[in-house]
Order: sequence, then structure tokens, then C-alpha cells
Amino acid sequence: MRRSRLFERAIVRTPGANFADGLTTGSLGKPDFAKVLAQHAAYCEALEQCGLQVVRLDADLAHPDSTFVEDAAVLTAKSAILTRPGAPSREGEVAVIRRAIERFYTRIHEIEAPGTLDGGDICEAGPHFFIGISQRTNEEGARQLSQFLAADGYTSSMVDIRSMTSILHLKSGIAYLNNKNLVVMEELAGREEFAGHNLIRVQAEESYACNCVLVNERVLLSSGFPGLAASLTGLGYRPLLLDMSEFRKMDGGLSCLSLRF
Ligand code: CIR
Repeated sequence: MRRSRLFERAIVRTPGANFADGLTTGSLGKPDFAKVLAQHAAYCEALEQCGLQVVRLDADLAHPDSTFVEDAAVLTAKSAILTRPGAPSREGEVAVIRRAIERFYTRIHEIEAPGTLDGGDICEAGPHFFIGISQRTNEEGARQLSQFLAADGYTSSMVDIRSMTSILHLKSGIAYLNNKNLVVMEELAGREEFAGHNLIRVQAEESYACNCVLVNERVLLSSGFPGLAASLTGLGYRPLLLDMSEFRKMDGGLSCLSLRF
């Protein structure tokens, strides 16, 4: 199997005791904090198992959603882009991420007002980036990001998901693996933006699992979704299953718990 970008490190942030006070549209109930911590610890161990050095940031009680670090930055092989999160309660999360990445990146850009952008809307697919236009990422934020990416030789295209109520971010419904293989929820499978990719279609009842992540030799995948696990295994991938039940209650997926680079 052709390798995709190899990751050496991941930044994660320990969930705070007020994690349940974060934003959510779900009706799955209140997260159990002991389980939140246990699932987060298992997630960090999985990253280490994939060969990554894990940089752990302290919990931040001022920002209950700050464990979802992926939304605060886009880290490519060439530069870092700090975001301007679309939810006002999450704007203050970026400062700590800036300090965390400064020792790894010399070229750091940032999204500026009136642009807004959440990292969960950004899907790196080889040399191309899909940018979701969502309730969190606006066209101006997408335009700024596409310019930063273009300066580094990447192409990008926008995928408008504003009319969809089933997903928060673009990556809630798609995940790029490698070799043009794109995991995609049924509702997005017909989009012309994804023509030219090999679609790994995920049935509606398993769509939460779309948010999986290829980390070097393994695919981190939410447990409890046997259809997608079987599809991936059949294609030669090696899923590493993680219980994400408590993060799901807060609209969080697997990818948003880390920044991988
Ligand atoms: C939020 O609504 O912002 C958080 N509760 C969940 C963010 C999840 N982030 C992601 O999927 N990239």
C-alpha cells in the first residue's frame, strides 16, 4: 500500500472537568467524565502505538471544547495555519495551540476576521485539500486558507455542507486515507467534488464512523461500526478500534482529538 503523509507527532489536550458544558447538538445524554478521561487516555495510547510522540496540553476549564484541538489549527507538511473558530466560545482556544506549535513550525499563518474556519472542516487528500463551508467555516475563511495552501503548492476546493443538519464539520462525513481512497457518508457520496476518488461508502446507520484517521500503518476507527471496519480490512487497511461514545455526545469525532504532523 502506498504510504500517505507520515506522522511523527500529535498534539492532544486533556479534557477538562467541565467537558459536558461544551457545545452540542446531540441528544445522546451527558458524557460521563470518568469515561471521557479513559477514552482520551486510550486514544493517546493508540497514537503512541502508531509510532507518534504525543504532546499533551493541560486541560483548560475556560474552554470546555478545547480537547477538540483539531479545530484550532491546520498543520500541513509545509506550514501551520492557526484558525479562527466559528463558535465564539472557542476563539480563545487558539492561543495555546500557537504556543504548542511554535517550536515545530517556522512558517505560521493565521485566519483573520471576518474569516472563520474550524480545522474539522479541512480534509487533506494528498496534494489537494477539501474545505467544508459549514456553520463554522465561512467562505472568507476558506478563501484565506486556500491562498496559504496555494503558496505551498497545494490545490483546494470547497464543499458546501451548510444545508446539511446531519454533520457539524466536513470531516464528520468524509475521511481521506491514501491512494485516492475516500471514506464518505451516503449523503455526500454523490457530490461531484469527490469524482476521481475511490469512494468507500458508509451506510447511514454507520455514518458517525466516517470520521476515521489513517495514522501511519493503522486506521483509527470508532468501535461499534462493523460494516466500515470490514470494508477497510477488505481493502488491506488495519483498523485500530476506539470507543468514542463520550466524545460523540458532544458532536466530537476521532480526528478532532488530535493535531497530527
Ligand atoms: C463543538 O461543537 O465545537 C464541539 N463540541 C465538537 C467539535 C468537534 N470537532 C470536530 O469534529 N472537528
